[in-house]
Amino acid sequence: MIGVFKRLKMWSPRPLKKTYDVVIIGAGVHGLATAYELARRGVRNIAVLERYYIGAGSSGRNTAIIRSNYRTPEGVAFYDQSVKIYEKMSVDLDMNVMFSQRGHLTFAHTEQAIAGLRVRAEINQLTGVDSRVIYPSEIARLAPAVDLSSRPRFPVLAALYHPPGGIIRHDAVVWAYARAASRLGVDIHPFTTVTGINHGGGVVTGVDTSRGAIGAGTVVNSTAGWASTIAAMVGLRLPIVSHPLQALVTEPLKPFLDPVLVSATLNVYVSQTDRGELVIGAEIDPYSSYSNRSTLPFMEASAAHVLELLPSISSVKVLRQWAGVCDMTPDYSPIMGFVPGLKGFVLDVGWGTYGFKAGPISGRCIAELIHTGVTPDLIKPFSITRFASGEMLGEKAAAAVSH
Ligand code: PYC
Repeated sequence: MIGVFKRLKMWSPRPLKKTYDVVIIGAGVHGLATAYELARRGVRNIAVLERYYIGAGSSGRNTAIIRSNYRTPEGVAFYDQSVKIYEKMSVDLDMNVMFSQRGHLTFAHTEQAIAGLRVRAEINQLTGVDSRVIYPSEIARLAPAVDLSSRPRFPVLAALYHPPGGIIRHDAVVWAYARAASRLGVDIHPFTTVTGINHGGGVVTGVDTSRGAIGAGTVVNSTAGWASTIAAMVGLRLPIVSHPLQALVTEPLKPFLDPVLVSATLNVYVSQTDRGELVIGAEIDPYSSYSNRSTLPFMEASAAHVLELLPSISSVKVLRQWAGVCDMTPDYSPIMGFVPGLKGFVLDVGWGTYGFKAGPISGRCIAELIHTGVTPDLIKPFSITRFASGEMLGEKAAAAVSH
């Protein structure tokens, strides 16, 4: 029997080649999904470069909420396709990614907010996405722990109920894509920092890295938090401001909270993981920074806000808190596609607080764009050219806990 239990590697370390057809910067869910989808299309000679370990950036720092109840028709259609890929991912990638579609509730505490949620519900329904406005009797049935009395300063009046929404095991998603891509021959190189991008005459020719220069026909910027610094390497100034986003997790409790709860008015959201912990977060910090440090004011404010919704958790202990960096665009929508005047450079950036949920469909569309040279209809509205043409997407009302 000796040897039977040989340790199976999730992905294979391979030597760094001198040239690749496609170099993807960033081994998070976006970069790995793009590599996997390219390899599925038969593209070979792909490298994914990562400054730290696989999934070290925003893919390992997000709060793993999956949903498609956005505000713009373009956003709803796009995120809906991602939810559909997530629904089949455990089977397709042969790894349990623990996608738990437990429903998602966005609360309204004012009449004006109810009107806003109604608009979202209608846009969702017109795009075939399951969302509707519900009122306290139904909220009580779905989430009995929520305080629906008139005690809170901002009582809950209604909610946008999005049954397909839920949570997932984010590191399993990253590992599943890394393993699947590696099995299809993709080279994944952690601890390989891109220090420059070689280009001239409007054409990208490769990258400089901490391990030497690499030639490449196509270079993809799939970074989150560092999108602007990578784009600056080709002289491109992105309409992005980077902000910290913080979250915390409590000790595990017996399961008592099914849906994900979000309140823009209270600047808080909360979900209960399959391990029983409560994951609690808020909107981006209101200053720009590349800091990954978490703060006491965030914990104090979030604790106070979540107790407005769930007063019964007042003695629950916080285990840890963390922060990530979010690349925010002016319209709270991402930037995907080619860059006019710069052949071979592809953007998959500006993922703000919504990147993890979009990884699978973004990877699929970016792979199609690289393979065919044609921008898929689904991502045409997210082109960088919209900032010049003024065709902004205005997704702020539905992004994380924004309002
Ligand atoms: O888009 O659901 C979301 C979200 C929650 C926290 C950050 N983003």
